[in-house]
Amino acid sequence: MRRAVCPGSFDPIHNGHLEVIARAAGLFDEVIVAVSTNYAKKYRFSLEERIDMARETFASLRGIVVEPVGEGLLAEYCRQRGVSAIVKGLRSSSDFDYELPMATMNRQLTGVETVFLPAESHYLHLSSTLIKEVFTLGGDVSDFVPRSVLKRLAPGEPVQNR
Ligand code: COD
Repeated sequence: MRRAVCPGSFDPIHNGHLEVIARAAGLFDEVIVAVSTNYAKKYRFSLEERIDMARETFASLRGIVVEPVGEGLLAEYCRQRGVSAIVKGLRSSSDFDYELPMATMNRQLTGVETVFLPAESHYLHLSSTLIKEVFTLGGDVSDFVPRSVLKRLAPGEPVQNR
């Protein structure tokens, strides 16, 4: 079985993430959406909430599982799970500059490869940080996040998108 991992903070998961993960699912038998915890980072959503939002989002899709990943090395997590590739979406050359050394290091550590997928043009501008800022300042983010996220960002308000 060809297994890949799509790692991220997913604070929260958004449509740019979804699109890359769905494409990864078309390339591999199983994709693990690995929700990371970096204790130095301040998250808007707890680990449990970030996992729940991702699980709800992918509930109807076969071959995609959502799991927490601890603070240790991602390459080691991949080795233990029999993961052959890490899949990352690239939005820009700065994403590439940031990701390339990690990809090389991960391959040298445990042999795990990294596959880069170019971000879909509609979603090039999306990041969890920007979505949280737009929402906090009163903007409409319903085109950018799945329903599972929208209902947690704005509890009590009717949710009409997908
Ligand atoms: N379109 C497409 N893809 C996107 C978009 C978008 N609009 N936005 C984000 N992405 C992709 C990127 O590939 C990104 O890597 C991934 O989604 C996750 O994004 P975030 O913002 O949720 O996650 P980050 O940036 O906080 O990254 C967390 C990781 C866990 C991926 C990162 O910290 C990591 O790789 N850690 C490993 C720890 C480790 O082993 N360190 C040693 C390295 S050698």
